[in-house]
Amino acid sequence: MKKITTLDEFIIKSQKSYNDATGQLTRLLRDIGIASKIINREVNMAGLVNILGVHGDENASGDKVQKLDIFANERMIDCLQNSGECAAIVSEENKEIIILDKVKGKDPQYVLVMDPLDGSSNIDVNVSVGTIFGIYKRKSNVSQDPGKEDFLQKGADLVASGYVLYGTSTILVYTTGNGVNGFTLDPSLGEFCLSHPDIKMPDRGNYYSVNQGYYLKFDVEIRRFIDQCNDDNLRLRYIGSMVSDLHRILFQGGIFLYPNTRKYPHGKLRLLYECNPMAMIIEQAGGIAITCKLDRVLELDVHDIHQRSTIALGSAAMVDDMKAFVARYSSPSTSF
Ligand code: AHM
Ligand code: MG
Repeated sequence: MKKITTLDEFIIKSQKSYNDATGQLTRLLRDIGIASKIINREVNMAGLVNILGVHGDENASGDKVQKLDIFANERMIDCLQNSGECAAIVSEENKEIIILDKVKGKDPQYVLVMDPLDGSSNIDVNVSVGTIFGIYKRKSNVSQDPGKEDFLQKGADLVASGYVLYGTSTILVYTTGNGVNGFTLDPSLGEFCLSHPDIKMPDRGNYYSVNQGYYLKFDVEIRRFIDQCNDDNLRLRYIGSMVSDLHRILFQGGIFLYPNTRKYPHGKLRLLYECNPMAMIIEQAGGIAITCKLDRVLELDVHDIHQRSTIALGSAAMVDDMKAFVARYSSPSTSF
């Protein structure tokens, strides 16, 4: 029988290659794995137990309905609060930084950014959603309260990042800056098992992923690039859940775009807990992640915890193609 490596075993083994590791990051990653299993259980049960729907609705028993993204947010916060390995959290669901209570005997050195359940438009219709997370070493002294400075760090400073895709199977993909590995949840064992070691994405692929319904709202250079994708007979796939769309691209190659539109002049996706963690994964797998103005996402300054950014990421050769289109068609000398 082939040996199974669980997520916990893998994380612990990886820690041993860092001589100065304290074990805190290991335990934090393990806690994220535990929270993901709880969220997975609820995502799977959502239709049965009637927790789909709008926060504040009443379910059949007259109980207040808790929307799934709120549930996911609370479970992740609870798990990290109980273990004491994380000092503070920035979540898409909370306007302000969540400072976790200190647990006796622990001096947490890390902070977490997360979108607890990304792809909210998919939640109520039983389509795949995901959790995105990123971990930073805090800047503030462990004896002080954590603050904004701990979060206003560039993506390049991320210590780890990852996502969980609640799809036909549930898979957790993460990196600590030394390659990307994927773990599929075996429901019979209740364990994430290493299923996709050392993921490297193809240099090109057959897919492009963008909300083409906004075509007329995109800048001309992006429209030209999309036209080229069409001319090249690339297949358009857009689930509307970034984790699902990028998961396909990670394995099969392609490019994902969320450019600026009139409604979202700076892009829709959030830099801190959507763009940066996914950009780190893609770069670690050999891809490229840039903005629609061609800046490397991981080098962007972060001045607001809920800041938005445009994004284009995926297979290196395809992002390079996009760069060439943007450089060519956004040139001031070109008239349309
Ligand atoms: P959310 O965090 O509110 O779910 O929004 C993020 C999601 C991404 O997963 C997805 O790529 C995008 O929003 C879809 O937006 P749109 O419906 O504008 O295409
Ligand atoms: Mg989101």
